[in-house]
Amino acid sequence: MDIDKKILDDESVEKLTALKNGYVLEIVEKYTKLCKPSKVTVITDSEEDIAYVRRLALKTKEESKLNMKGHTIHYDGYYDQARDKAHTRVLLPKGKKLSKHINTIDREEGLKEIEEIMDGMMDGKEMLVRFFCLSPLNSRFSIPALQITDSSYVAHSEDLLYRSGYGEFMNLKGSKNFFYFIHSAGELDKNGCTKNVDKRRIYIDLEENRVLTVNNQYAGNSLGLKKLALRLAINRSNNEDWLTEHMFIMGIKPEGKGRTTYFTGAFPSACGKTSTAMIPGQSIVGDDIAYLKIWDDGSCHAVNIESGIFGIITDVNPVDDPLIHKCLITPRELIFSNILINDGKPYWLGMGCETPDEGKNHSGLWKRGNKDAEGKEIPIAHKNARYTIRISELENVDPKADDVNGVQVNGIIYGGRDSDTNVPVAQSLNWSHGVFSGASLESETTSATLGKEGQRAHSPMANLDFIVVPLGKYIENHLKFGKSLSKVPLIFSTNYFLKGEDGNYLNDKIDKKVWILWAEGRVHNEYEVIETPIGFIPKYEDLKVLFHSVLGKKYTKDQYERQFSLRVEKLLSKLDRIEKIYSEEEVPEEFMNHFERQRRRLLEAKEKIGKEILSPFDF
Ligand code: OXD
Ligand code: MN
Repeated sequence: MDIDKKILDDESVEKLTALKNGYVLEIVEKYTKLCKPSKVTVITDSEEDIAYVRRLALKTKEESKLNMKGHTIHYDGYYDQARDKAHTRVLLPKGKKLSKHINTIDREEGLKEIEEIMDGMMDGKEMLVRFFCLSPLNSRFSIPALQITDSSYVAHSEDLLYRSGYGEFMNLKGSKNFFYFIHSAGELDKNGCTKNVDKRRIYIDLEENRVLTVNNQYAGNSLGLKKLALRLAINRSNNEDWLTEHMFIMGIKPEGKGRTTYFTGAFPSACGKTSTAMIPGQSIVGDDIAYLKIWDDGSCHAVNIESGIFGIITDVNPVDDPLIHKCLITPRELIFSNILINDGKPYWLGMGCETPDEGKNHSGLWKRGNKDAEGKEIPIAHKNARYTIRISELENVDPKADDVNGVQVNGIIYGGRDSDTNVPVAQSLNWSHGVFSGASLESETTSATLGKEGQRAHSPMANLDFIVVPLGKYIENHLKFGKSLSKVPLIFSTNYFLKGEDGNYLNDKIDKKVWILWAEGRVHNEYEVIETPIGFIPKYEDLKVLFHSVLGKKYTKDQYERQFSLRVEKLLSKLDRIEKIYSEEEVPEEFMNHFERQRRRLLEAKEKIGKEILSPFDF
């Protein structure tokens, strides 16, 4: 390789050449020349190499040790606390069209812009070259992924969140069939945070299966294997016959029945995805990203492509999230980000105890009452602050979490943050209707993305931020997927955030346990249902028994009626909003027909029953 030995030493060259993959060499050489780091270090799967990354994160001060053994804290800059949708763009070759809901930039123009920013960007820094595998190793799902970064925090986080894949690159035998990611945090300020966030760019190049991302550290922007690989995999799966989804995978285990039924669930960020996968008494396979494939026996199998959790820490407390909370207060390898540290101890929002009045947080040295440049009071920690742990650290990890065959999925849930329209749980009429309900998902925006919170936004399958193919193609792929299955999972929708007229939530957080156990029972034909215009809803008697046996709670007819009434006007307005979006896209007719059918069913029921709000007892 044409790189000075002072930059890339013999040991690193040996590790690279051992892969016998000219394409890997080409990539390392190209970005070394462009970014001009002072040193390039190649990391294999060995304990020694991985320990080097861990130490480097402390040496570069991207992480600092806390009192508890294995715990560290990392800060992203004050304006780099969430995913930056505005500067995340798909590079679009001339003549190609995606959707007006997908942010794009002309490929040549985008490459020119970002390569100019990248020129000399790693000056004085160490560039790390790491190899990972999305999915369990050596599986039908595996996609090798090469990460090049100047951030030891990024490289360390990925070690907790993904499976090491140097061996997987060996198995490639020279093939170019991998994803690659080039990241630079850019110039850092005195706190070790990215300085030039105005030049933050995240450019997705589908032609080359690569993503270039610069001037950021927040993991949703910086870590190649997380939301960047999600986009590349959506492109790949949509050109093949499988699905890449923003989904948890969990095992649901009804008490006394001796069975585990696997479900996947798509929820927009910060809308209860991790907490559903962590419901007490169940098991977790993954909490964020799943690949779904058609198995030889006609069933649907899914894997967690990750091996860790980059979870929101706000409201993690001993009552609401006992298992995660326990992990956060005991020794293990763990990275906190963007929370308050006082005297070597971590504090965050909603942790369920008193918090100190000063310390260090995402704003630097902090005192209660401090205001930011916009005059807004700075809370003790950012609402989107996070923890990063290995999933194997959790007591409820499912025994099949690393299974090369994944798990067989029998139920799929789509959930949004919707205060005024959808009922808490409903089963779709069939696969096609389920695709329709998933594709109609709306949710209020949260702190996981930059910008205003609480705005109602449409997000098909909770995936809109990551879809890089025409929306119609994405929908069509889902419809086709279901048709190719002989054991078709049931599809459910949930809404944990429904409010009553007084503006209060109609359910407690823990009620979601009843909804998922009811859905699991439906897979086994255990409950009868009420057919309504929007799908099948539970019967009061079944929920009453479940609330009592699962939560020890009394569930009244009045509660049921308020939660499961169909708010016809709201449902019709939602249909209009979503239909408008899809009428501007090229979407299969089968899908578009659902709008008219659902509208007709609602109007007929309204006419027949003679009310605006239809009680479940009316059906
Ligand atoms: C996440 C997200 O961090 O979706 O998982 O933003
Ligand atoms: Mn996510």
